[in-house]
Amino acid sequence: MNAPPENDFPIAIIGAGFAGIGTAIQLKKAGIHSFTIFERAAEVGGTWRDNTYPGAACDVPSHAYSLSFEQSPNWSRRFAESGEIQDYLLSITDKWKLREHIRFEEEIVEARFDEDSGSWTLTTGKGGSFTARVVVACAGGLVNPAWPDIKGLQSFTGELFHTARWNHDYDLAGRRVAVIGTGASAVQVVPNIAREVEHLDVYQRTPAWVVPKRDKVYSERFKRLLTRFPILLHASRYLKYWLSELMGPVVFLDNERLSKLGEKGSLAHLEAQVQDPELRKKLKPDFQFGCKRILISDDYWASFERPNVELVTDPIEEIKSTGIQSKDGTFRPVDAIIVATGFDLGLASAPFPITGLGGRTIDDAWKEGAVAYKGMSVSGFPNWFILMGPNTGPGHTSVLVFTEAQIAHVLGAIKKIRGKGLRYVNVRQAVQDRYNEKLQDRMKHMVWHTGCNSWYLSPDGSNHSLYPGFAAEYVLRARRFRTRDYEIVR
Ligand code: N01
Repeated sequence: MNAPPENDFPIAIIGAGFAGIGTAIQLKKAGIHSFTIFERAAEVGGTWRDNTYPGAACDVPSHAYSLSFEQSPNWSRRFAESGEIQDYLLSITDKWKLREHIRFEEEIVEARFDEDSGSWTLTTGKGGSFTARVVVACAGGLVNPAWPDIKGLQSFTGELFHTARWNHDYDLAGRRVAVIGTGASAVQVVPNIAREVEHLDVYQRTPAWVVPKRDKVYSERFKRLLTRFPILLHASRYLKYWLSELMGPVVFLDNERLSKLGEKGSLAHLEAQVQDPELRKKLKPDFQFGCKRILISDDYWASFERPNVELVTDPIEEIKSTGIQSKDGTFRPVDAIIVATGFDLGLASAPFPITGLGGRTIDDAWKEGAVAYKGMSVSGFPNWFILMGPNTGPGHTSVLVFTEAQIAHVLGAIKKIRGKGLRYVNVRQAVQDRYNEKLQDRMKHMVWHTGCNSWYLSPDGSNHSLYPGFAAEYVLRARRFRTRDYEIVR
């Protein structure tokens, strides 16, 4: 059967962050232009549009944290800051003329599959609807800010904001400020605002393992060299990637000897950064290395040696109109509270009602937790592919390695459905179940289940967020669309 005319094969991409933009570029490269990107915000960028707090940067080197098919020799430093990553995304969006495909400020609020036509009807928040033969969901997981459930939070009359919604109109200089949380966001914010505020209280519930960052500025000469000899840029990318894979088992395996290696390095860093033994004791984690996300910073721990920074380890009792009261009865007045308490993981439930074959909703399919075949396809939800879906997050390397394999898989599926004139492809339930049984079996050997509390785990203790293994292994399994794994309906 011949491929249908392009306009008869509309594709919807939900979200214009790294995954959505990468998918769109690869579609264009494959000569497929019949796609529309729905973006609920007014600009592309996702994480890098939203996280603009002082010090926001990626903790994966930029030569690896960028698309392999759109590499840039111009990164200013090893770990680019958020603004530079956002500029990169804007530049590739414009280079590939993606704006004409994007419907900004249009949020998808419902999706329903029609078996007869093999198409999805997407409803937007503005009340419009769009019919797509294939949907690529690129909405991301760490998107919606999580607010802590602390008594009296709303009664605070000073300035209050979340790291992912930074208030740039509020000048912190000379203010008394509190930061709640000590995760990946806080570790970047704290040293960067400590220099300008009058006083900073950092409320730590659980200390984190921190390792040196070893950031560096790239010289103009180095960038010119990468421009002239792109092979060097590829080499830098692969070197960084393979180094992270090599270190992977230290970060993700539940193996005391390997964990001790990581802990030793981190403790040496703590000793070098903090002289006060009492302070060191408070900052030292009591859980296995890698159980929570490992943080990288050259100045976070050292911030606590500053006379204007206090580490508060006593739990918060209550927030009052002018400050924070801890359980030991101490009240610390502040002008501003910055909440660095992370995100509501998008995988906890579907982002909006999604109804597949036989009227079954994805919430129903996921009532025991989010599962998908290779993180992308859910049985009963044909022609729907998720990027950065269940169990596709890495604890040790660039998430984009996973994303690119997923894009290749989706492209394979689209070519098959379109090229063979199929109505739909639906991953076989048995294939999906077998994949996830094996995955959860391996999960038992991972460090994430050794007793710490983290966003990696669902409230019932199961893990539907991270991939239990090497990225290379996932790529080899996931990048090809294997027809035999899917039920094919013509
Ligand atoms: O959030 P988190 P994040 N009272 O969930 C604490 C990515 N990211 O925004 O550990 C007091 O890690 C909570 O305490 P505890 C990256 O994948 C990447 O920092 O639960 N404290 C914890 O300390 C990362 O993993 C980059 O005991 C409360 C903190 O808030 C993910 O985003 C940069 C509390 C939340 O830490 C999330 O990082 C930034 C409460 N009620 C983010 N509730 C880079 O690439 C929570 N906490 C560098």
